[in-house]
Amino acid sequence: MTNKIILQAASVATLQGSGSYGLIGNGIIAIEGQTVVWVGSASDLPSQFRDWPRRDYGHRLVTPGLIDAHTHVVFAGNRAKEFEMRLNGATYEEVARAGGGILSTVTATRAASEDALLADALPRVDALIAEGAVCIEVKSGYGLDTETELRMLRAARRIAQIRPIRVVTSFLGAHAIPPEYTGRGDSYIDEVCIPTLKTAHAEGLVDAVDGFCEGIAFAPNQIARVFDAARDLGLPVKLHAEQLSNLGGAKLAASYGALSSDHVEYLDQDGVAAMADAGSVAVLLPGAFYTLGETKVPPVGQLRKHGVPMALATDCNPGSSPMTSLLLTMNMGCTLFGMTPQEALAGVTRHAAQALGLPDTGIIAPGYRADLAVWDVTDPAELSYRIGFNPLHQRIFGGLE
Ligand code: DI6
Ligand code: FE
Repeated sequence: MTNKIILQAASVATLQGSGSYGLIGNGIIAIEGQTVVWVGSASDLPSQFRDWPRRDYGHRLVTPGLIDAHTHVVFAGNRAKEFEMRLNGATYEEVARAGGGILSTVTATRAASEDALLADALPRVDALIAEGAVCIEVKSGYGLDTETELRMLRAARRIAQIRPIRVVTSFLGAHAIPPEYTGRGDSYIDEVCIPTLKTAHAEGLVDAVDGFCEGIAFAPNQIARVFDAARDLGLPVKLHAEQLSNLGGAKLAASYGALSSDHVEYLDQDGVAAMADAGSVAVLLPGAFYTLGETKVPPVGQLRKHGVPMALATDCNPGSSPMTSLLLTMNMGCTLFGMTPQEALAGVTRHAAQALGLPDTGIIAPGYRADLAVWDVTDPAELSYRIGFNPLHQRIFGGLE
């Protein structure tokens, strides 16, 4: 027999409908098995649900469970030493000569077993779960050879087997040029990146294809070749675009119907319009903006004006965003980027689900998964307002046991 239960709370933020919390006072959520079957005000509860077992959450607020739509949580080692060197005045070259930078993570990741990668990722995943995360995206991209890229993706898949969380993977072979291909980015794309994508896809390890389009990474024409391969395999694409400069990456991604373009600090009007036409989500990553000491903020006003949905994510990675808090991400989205607390909450629920192409989570509505977070707050703005405080009371993943 499927489990039936009624949850009751002072307020439920359904996130139904864009631009609003979808707040319901004295709210009821009816759950059957893993699915929400009814949500509304207690006074409107249909008679068929009235004798279901009930759990009363009192004064609390229920929201959709949180979704982190952009992470690199699978990697080995960390870059604290490099962080310290830089703050002691070391130059970029000195850091690089001491083995720092993204390639130091590649070296550590290549040397790590699948079990070790999983074990290293779990504390980061647990930190996200502790704040109500029910779904995370996880990228490859620190292997940059076939074997290690596959190992990263297998470790990512295993997270969902040993933790109650949904994992969506992205193949990020086009993240950086590995040392053995220095100066030969085109050869890396043809000889390693695309063949590895095909192998990983055949193993069922890839949900979407990502790339890093930037002067220090890959040019638009190289990304286009990877996206052509993704299209041939029937895989959706997304892109790290316009983070440090404007190469027209978001427009390119939009021409492939991208799920999202991420970072987008340097996005221009043309890019915003292209994203709006394609229905791409802008995934904003204030943790990287903060860590790198950037000053150019993403064009939030333009995105709003053109109706481009904005998601917020941690970008959890060892270099530019060693952050494992979606609540802090929400706060930063507001304080650093000028988003409203409503936009911040939509950014880690409704719009994050859209950025991952997930049609069954991210809002509280009949037919959606019962992925919920119960908070010890009365006003949803508190979730963005506080810094370093976790008011999570309970996380509900696919219904109650
Ligand atoms: N953008 C970033 O900021 C990171 N990757 C990316 O595509 C940097 C990753 C790292 O430094 O390890
Ligand atoms: Fe990233």
